[in-house]
Amino acid sequence: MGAVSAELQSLGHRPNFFYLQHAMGLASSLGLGIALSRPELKVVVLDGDGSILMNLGSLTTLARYRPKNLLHVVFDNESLLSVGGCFPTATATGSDIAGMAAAAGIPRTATLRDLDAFVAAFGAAIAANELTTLVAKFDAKGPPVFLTDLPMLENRFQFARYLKGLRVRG
Ligand SMILES: Cc1ncc(C[n+]2csc(CCOP(=O)(O)OP(=O)(O)O)c2C)c(N)n1
Ligand SMILES: [Mg+2]
Repeated sequence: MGAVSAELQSLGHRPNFFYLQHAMGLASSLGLGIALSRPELKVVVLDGDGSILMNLGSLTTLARYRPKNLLHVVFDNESLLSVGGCFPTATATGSDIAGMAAAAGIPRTATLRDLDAFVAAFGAAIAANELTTLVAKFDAKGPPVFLTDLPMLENRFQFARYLKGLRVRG
């Protein structure tokens, strides 16, 4: 959602991208539902620190159902960047999302502090085929505004059609 969604879309939209606008905190819950209902697919959730901090119980639910096909990435800039200005989150004062994910029972967790480490950990998580939460620490910097040109309903129908299409072909 927010900055993460806009930055992903700016790299080039694909029909298998769903941008969770407005429903802050629920990306991991949505990803869990897709991962459980479509075990043949690899589901990658791109989350934010402020977002997962609003829905920490989701970590325990992920751990309970433990889908092997779910990779949960938290971009932790220690702030609510999307709403502008500097709004530090609890990770700015020491809360450890990877630690909480591990304590919840998620089998693979890590905090990555540079790009090379993140790229390596991401590749390893995809290959591992095990529920993973990766926390990527990065600076709270972004463009002055976060705009997308894909209406939410269009994205919602396109994404659903894409998933159904995969089922028909698969
Ligand atoms: C339930 C809810 N509360 C508040 C908002 C407003 N809001 C949109 S993005 C955002 C900050 C998200 O923070 P984070 O997940 O850390 O992502 P970042 O912007 O730092 O990339 C907020 C508060 C929202 N969309 N939904
Ligand atoms: Mg943030």
